[in-house]
Amino acid sequence: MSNANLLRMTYGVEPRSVAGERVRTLVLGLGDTAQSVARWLSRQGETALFVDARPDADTQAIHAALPDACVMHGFENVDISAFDQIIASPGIPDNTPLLETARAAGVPVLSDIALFCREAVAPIVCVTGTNGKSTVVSLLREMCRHAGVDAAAGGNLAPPALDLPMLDSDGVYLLELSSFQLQRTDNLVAHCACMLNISPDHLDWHGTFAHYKQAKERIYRHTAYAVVNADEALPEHIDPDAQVLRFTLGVPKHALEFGRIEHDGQLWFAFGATPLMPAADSGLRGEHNHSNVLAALALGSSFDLPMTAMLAAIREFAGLTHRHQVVATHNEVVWINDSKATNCAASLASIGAVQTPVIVLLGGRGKGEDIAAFANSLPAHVRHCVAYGENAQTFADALGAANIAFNTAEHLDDAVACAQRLASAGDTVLLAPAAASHDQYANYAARGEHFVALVEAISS
Ligand code: UMA
Ligand code: ADP
Repeated sequence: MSNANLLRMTYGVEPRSVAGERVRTLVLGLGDTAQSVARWLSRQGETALFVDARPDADTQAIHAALPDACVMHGFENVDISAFDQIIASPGIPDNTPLLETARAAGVPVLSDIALFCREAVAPIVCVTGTNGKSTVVSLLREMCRHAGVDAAAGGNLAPPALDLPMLDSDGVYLLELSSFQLQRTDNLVAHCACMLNISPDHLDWHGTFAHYKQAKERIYRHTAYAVVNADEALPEHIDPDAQVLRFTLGVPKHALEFGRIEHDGQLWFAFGATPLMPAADSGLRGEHNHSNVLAALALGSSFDLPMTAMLAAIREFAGLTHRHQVVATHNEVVWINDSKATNCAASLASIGAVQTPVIVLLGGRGKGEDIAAFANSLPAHVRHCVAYGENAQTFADALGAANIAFNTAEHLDDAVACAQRLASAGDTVLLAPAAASHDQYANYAARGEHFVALVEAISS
């Protein structure tokens, strides 16, 4: 069927008008974002053309959400002049020729978040950063639960923003936002925004670190409160009217800064000079997670969550699966799944949180990061590495040059078997791959589940 006929079919049904005009929408992708857009369009009484570049992408979920949707495969068959707006799934890079044509023709390219922001009534608290987003948003959700505040969390952390329930102004949206989503969102007006940290990631999508960083910093464009990490360079662009709240792993230098202080012979989380609770009582392990806790405290205080509720949540929240998750201890070897450590900074943070000699499983699909610099940064307690997957050789070259003992393996099964042979009592084996999972798995969760199954088979 020709593109023209598909369009006729799509727009043969009269969509509800927006501001008196029919909006002709093209949605790119058929994944989670596109499915949430389909449900949203269905609620609006509108429809769209959905297109995926992958010839085998599944169309059923879109039709289930929006029966009169028109779905096709192949971007090259799309006539951009037939559309008023494009909703692009986040994974589709900006340099995709179809998007370049659209921009040249003046057709707006939007994210699902831009649609969400048009309608959200409740205040938006939003979090981005290279690492820790899901942990912070989930902890913040727990803080809200303890405080009895009606909170809905989603975005890059499932569910997609457009699937969140409608909240009135007493509630609060907790959005995890990726650089991809921020890049295509111009209308975000936040109550509070935070970029947790920034280090190279997603360079395959952004091209340069500068572009990635600019996209992330867009989170601060319009916000009443800006939570900033005082341990990193100050973001270049923050809403000039924003009230700035800081967090640091060091001693707070300002009254409005969360940090850590010595108190009663222990390290405590603190607000200014006021000790709040011993850091060791947090359910989360590792320095990087202390940073996450402090960010969540700053975010929560921006909308007056009671301190008692926030501290109760910090004590209780033990983290999400696939994030530094202790799977088993077998023959005095601890096995940890951090499949979500998909970039070098996350992997280094994860390794840093281990107190024993550690064997690290590395590899998968590279994202354009400097693996030589990563290998040179590995701390002394890394006893051995096992590199596997698509970029195993890149890791092998870098580890060899850095004089770090390593083996290579094709698949995770072989890597786990190799680590089992190498490990002695008192060691930790850590999956913190510093790479995406998509060479061998659907996503990081599938990789983590496979690792857990392999470890359980060893330890049962
Ligand atoms: N596709 C194309 N052309 C492309 C790329 C993708 O046609 O060049 C198609 C694929 O064939 C597929 C669809 O687009 O059918 C998938 O779109 P997508 O990759 O944007 O993924 P979604 O399923 O829509 O999921 C996205 C986020 N994925 C990415 O940003 C890559 C999910 O975050 C997010 O949970 C979901 O929207 C809901 O908001 C995942 C992620 O990896 C967890 N995010 C990155 C990260 O956390 O590091 C940013
Ligand atoms: P994101 O949603 O940004 O991917 P997650 O909270 O899911 O972040 O954590 C993913 C992984 O990133 C963790 O398992 C850990 O290895 C690492 N990580 C978490 N928080 C931080 C942090 N603040 N700094 C560096 N690395 C972190």
